Amino acid sequence: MNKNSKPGLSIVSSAALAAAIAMAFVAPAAPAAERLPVVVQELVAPPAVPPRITRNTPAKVVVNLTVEEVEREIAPGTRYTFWTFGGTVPGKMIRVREGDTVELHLQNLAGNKLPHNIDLHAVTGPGGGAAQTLIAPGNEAEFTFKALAPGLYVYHCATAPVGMHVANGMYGMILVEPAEGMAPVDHEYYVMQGDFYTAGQYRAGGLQNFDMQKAIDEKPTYVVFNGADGALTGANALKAKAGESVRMFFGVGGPNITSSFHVIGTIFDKVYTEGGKHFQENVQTTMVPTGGSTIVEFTPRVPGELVLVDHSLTRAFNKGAIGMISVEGQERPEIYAKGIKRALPADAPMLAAKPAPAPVVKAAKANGAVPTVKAVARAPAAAAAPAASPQPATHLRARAVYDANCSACHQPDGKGVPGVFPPLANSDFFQQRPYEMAHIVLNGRSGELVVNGEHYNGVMPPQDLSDDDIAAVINYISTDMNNGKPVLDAAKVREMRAARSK
Ligand code: HEC
Ligand SMILES: [Cu+2]
Repeated sequence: MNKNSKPGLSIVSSAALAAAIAMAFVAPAAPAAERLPVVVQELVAPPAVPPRITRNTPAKVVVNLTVEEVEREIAPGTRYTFWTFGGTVPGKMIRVREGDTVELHLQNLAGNKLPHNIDLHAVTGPGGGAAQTLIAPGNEAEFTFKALAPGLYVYHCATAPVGMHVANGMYGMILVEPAEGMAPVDHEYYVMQGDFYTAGQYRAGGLQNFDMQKAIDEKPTYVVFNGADGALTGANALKAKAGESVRMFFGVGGPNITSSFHVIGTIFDKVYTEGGKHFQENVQTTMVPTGGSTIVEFTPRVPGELVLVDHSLTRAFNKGAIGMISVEGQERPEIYAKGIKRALPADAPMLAAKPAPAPVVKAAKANGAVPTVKAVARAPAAAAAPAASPQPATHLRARAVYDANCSACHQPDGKGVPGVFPPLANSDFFQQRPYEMAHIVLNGRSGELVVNGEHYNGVMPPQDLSDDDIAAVINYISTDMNNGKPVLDAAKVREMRAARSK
């Protein structure tokens, strides 16, 4: 962008004026700040946090924060242009002590396209620094404030349209430690939830544009932790050992969606509600508003995976709001026992047979897209199958995968619903290229489609199934519903999946 045509110029100059006026008032305090020891804030990428403060006197903390507009993955194979503080979502965490003077340097890097600024909720004064820091690309703003009150505070960009800047990832947190300090713990983590609005559907692939109308309607495509679907799962999972204490600084950037923050498999020993001074004990789920925070502390006791979620669960299972903490350690059956499963005796009471449930056609049609059901079917235990069953276990498993994942739309008998869900049984479309149907299960499908002469124009969401299960269900549809042969194996599905993520 041409530096001489700064879009925010008129606001910048009024900000400069406001800053000049403000300076006249704070002038007497300035010499005291000069004498403070100077500490340069260490900035680290989330989920890491800057080290605990061990000072017991105030300092002047210099924070050098950059604004960076960067393109990266929002989900595997799907890219998005994020606007960031420090190159990460959430922005780099700032950690100061109650009574510190913070000298913030905000650089809007040359090469960015837009003006940006920062409003810190830890600031006492109009706009939280927004006017003082509004700058066009290629400029730096400096703004000084005193951290009066301890707490965990959100900061965010406040440049119009503010909802859009925040929706693109412009938020982070500043922790103001109490003067008496914080108790040491074994692990500290920094996690923020945010909602994203892309033109394409969830995990659509490619480079996705921001969709302002979806944002206004508060209908996010993604609700994620730390800026991406999968930012805290798999190899990125957080880590702890059983018996170690964990403190999590959790905030919600929004712009719109509050969080019912929960960690499956643990109870929070302490929750500093809304990031303030007092804590509640023994909490399962804590509500975190947009532009708000909480500090939770807990101690995993047994090994396994703990799962971070927004307990508004379709956000977790269908929009990405899921994270993991891998816990290592000794089993402790007195706290958490392994279960025992057995078949009911043959003379146990039986549920009377019922007609198949009515299809969910109406709701499905109204919404266009129907959320993925992430149920992973398990093969029924051998004991549960009738003793005389001629069907091998793989066949039973394939059927279970179909019943759990496909039958709700395509119907238990595979006949579909005319005009809404195409048939899989005796489908000419399926029979023409049976093995390519695995693509549809992997990636979903939408748009015009003709099956057996009937027109369809619906949305099939991608199915989150393993390679084995996809191969099994396609072979099942081929053999049991179309008089065909098995058409592919898990290795082939793996290949198709790999080709997709290129
Ligand atoms: C939420 C509803 C829904 C679920 C669940 C669903 N589908 Fe579909 N499926 C659709 C819709 C709608 C279409 C048509 C899409 C279009 O119009 O482009 C479709 C199309 C298809 C097609 C191609 C058309 C045909 O009839 O041959 C196949 C194959 C298919 N689905 C297989 C599956 C399998 C296998 C599963 C389970 C693993 C599954 N679907 C789960 C809704 C669903
Ligand atoms: Cu901005």
